[in-house]
Amino acid sequence: MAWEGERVDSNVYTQGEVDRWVYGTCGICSVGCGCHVAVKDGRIVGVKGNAKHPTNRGRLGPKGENQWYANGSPDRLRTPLIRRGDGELHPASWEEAMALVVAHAKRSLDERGRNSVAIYSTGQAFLEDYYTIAKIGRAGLQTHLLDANTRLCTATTEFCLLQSFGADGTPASFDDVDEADTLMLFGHNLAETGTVLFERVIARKRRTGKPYLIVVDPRRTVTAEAADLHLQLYPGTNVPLLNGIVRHVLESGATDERFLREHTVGYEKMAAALETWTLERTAQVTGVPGDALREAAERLGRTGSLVTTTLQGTYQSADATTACVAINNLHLVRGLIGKPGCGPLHMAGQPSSSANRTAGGVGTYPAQRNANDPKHLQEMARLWKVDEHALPAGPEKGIEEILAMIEEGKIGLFWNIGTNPMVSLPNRWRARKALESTFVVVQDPFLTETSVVADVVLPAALWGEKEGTMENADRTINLLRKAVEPPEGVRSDLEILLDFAARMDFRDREGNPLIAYRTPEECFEEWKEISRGRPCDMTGITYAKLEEHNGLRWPVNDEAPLGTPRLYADHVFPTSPGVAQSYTKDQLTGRALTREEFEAIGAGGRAILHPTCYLPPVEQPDERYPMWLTTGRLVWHWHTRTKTGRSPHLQVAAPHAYVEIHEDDAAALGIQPGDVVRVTSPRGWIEVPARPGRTVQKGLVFVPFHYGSWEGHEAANDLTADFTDPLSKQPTFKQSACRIEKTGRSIGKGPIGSLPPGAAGAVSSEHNVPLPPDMP
Ligand SMILES: Nc1nc2c(c(=O)[nH]1)N[C@H]1C(S)=C(S)[C@@H](COP(=O)(O)OP(=O)(O)OC[C@H]3O[C@@H](n4cnc5c(=O)[nH]c(N)nc54)[C@H](O)[C@@H]3O)O[C@H]1N2
Ligand SMILES: Nc1nc2c(c(=O)[nH]1)N[C@H]1C(S)=C(S)[C@@H](COP(=O)(O)OP(=O)(O)OC[C@H]3O[C@@H](n4cnc5c(=O)[nH]c(N)nc54)[C@H](O)[C@@H]3O)O[C@H]1N2
Ligand code: SF4
Ligand SMILES: [Mo]
Repeated sequence: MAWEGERVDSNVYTQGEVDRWVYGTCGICSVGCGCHVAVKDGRIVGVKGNAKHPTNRGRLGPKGENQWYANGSPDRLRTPLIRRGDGELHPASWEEAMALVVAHAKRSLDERGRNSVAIYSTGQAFLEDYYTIAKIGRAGLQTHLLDANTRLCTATTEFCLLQSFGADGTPASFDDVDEADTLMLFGHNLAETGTVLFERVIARKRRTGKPYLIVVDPRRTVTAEAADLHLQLYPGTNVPLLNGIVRHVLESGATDERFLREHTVGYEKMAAALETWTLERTAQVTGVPGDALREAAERLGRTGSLVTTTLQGTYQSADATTACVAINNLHLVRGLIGKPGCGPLHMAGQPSSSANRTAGGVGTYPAQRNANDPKHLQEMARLWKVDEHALPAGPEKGIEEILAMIEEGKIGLFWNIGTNPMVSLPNRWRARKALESTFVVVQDPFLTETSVVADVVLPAALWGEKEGTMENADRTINLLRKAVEPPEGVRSDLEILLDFAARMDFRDREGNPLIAYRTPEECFEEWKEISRGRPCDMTGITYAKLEEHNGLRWPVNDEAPLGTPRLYADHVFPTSPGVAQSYTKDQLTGRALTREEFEAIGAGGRAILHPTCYLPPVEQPDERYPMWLTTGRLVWHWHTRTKTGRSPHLQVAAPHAYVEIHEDDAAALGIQPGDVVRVTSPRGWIEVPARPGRTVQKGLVFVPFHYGSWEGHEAANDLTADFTDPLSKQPTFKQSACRIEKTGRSIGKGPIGSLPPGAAGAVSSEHNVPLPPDMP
């Protein structure tokens, strides 16, 4: 274990004792820290870390500690809203609102047929919600248009795993992070985006000197500052970097020949694609100095154990899936998988985006079933007691494709659950125009930027107000108990979905209601049967057991009653036809392979090595837009700030957007700190203060994407391009072209935008919580 001793982080505001502590899990990020929620007089008044939870041992980060302020926010929605003839949203009863939603769903099915209703959900709800969305969507509405903000987030996780290993499920876990000699964070700013896991890594490093930390990031982030080796590559050059490294590993004879022979296929084609990637050429294309590159390649060829994490610097970059596949290749050629301290750990970002993939609420069918395998569909039909032909086969559509279908008038209802796409989608003005042209339901606890396109708004319960499970980034299923009742007039996502299913009167083949469960736990019990025998088998889980053991990693079944710390310990991969979740795609074009083509690969239980060819980013700096623009996160805020913006500490720590620019570039443009500059891309412009420094490299600027108000002119997604990766269909938020111009205005020399992340302690502890006016 990385940590010694106990430390319980907390942020509680109340006078006197709390009434009770309720078992829970942090609802913010994919680390999935265990916590207890403080309740007083029926309200949430704080949170503390769960000292027994293996993920965090009592620790919480700034967002985890401050998440509960949103629950008590006075501007919570308490009644549905309907857009009426005057063009405004007006309060309405649940009866009227749900009747309207149902009428539009029915009309869409009548007029446009199957695949005319889209549900765009989230990575922040419960597994039970996702499973219900899958069942309503596939067996009820007969639509394959189920997507989620996970498309912007962890779609690439899924597709790189399908390509290399045959099924979703990240091989290594946080336990392996504790054991690895070398940890490579690839496009992952862990210090700001997974604070507690970063603390866990650093605590071990201070104590033991391990792991050797490699960080691959074009910015010198706080994470990169902590690294033994920072590979500061040019934006969009992940694949060249990895190609150079893997080629060097092959050349230097550092491969595990026996592992390659017995447990992989595709070596020749993979190796052939690497031929030209000498370290010299790699250094030139990536901008990484030759000695740092050689150091990395030799270390990765030598290390006895290795965990590689990937996150948005890979997933939202050019060649997203190919870069992740190259990382899988690296682990496979060295046989560093399925052993303690080894394996790719393709991360998730949101607290339950993995659960959405597993339960089938997005993209593929539940429990890693293959939509192109008729046997898998037959099995689904049998389990759901529906006609096999009623189930739509796919292919799954990404949000950008769904937007295109809306533009073509093919979609009669777009149901948006737990996401704020009018801030988070790339090129958001195009998306706004599309959504304004169809009937949109928005299910959210708050009015958000997305409300402008809503025809109906359904007020949803928040974290702490409902029961269910989440799957974090390392396959751990965690339980969240209900701490308090939601505010009056507010319903949980599951209640809303069940009400919809009942009103639609979806029936199974025997004439019974399609959905018979009424509670989250009953839903989970049904889901367990769906997962039986699949890679994500959860038949050994009960809610009580999750609470007793503080989370369990799937598979959890008779063979592994306390879960599975890492996948593929037996080096058998789910690549046999009949088992595989996918017949895989062509690595270059993304074309789905047929079953015959897949069989011809002959994997049959072995992992697949794919060739990893480099395609430079679609959009690149030119004369009009001479700079690279990248976007991402600050430690203080969660996405579109609907929660963290309601926490006094976090909002104060980072109230506004800004643009980080290299000091040499700033000097060349005559820009002083605090000067308001206009950032223009081929799609739009924003005006924000400049923060010259050395975090970004020359020629690159960074804008945090958390700020999306329609009035503010500070939304990163007014600028970003909507190109997507051909395999995962994930947008390339990390590389667009832009230009920077002075506006002549300045906000002066005060702090700009955000406190430095090192100041986290200053706003995350108990003693300096200002008093919200009406706390019990
Ligand atoms: N504080 C905070 N934490 C969060 C979230 C949040 O909103 N706020 N959101 C959560 C979610 S949903 C997610 S998905 C994760 C995201 O977590 P991260 O992926 O760690 O965060 P990002 O800031 O999006 O991007 C990571 C890094 O990618 C780098 N990058 C840009 N271009 C390239 C490139 O070409 N190659 C490489 N190798 N790197 C590049 C950026 O410089 C950046 O430092 O965070 C989770 N945690
Ligand atoms: N430029 C740029 N854009 C990006 C990214 C980037 O790095 N750069 N990253 C992308 C990534 S990885 C992600 S994950 C997305 C995130 O983007 P979004 O998902 O759009 O952002 P959130 O603010 O998390 O939105 C969640 C919404 O759900 C609501 N909500 C909270 N809890 C509940 C609940 O229990 N039920 C319901 N029904 N609603 C709830 C919140 O109020 C909020 O409106 O942004 C993507 N967009
Ligand atoms: S690291 Fe993630 S899960 Fe843990 S407290 Fe912070 S936001 Fe919550
Ligand atoms: Mo994400």
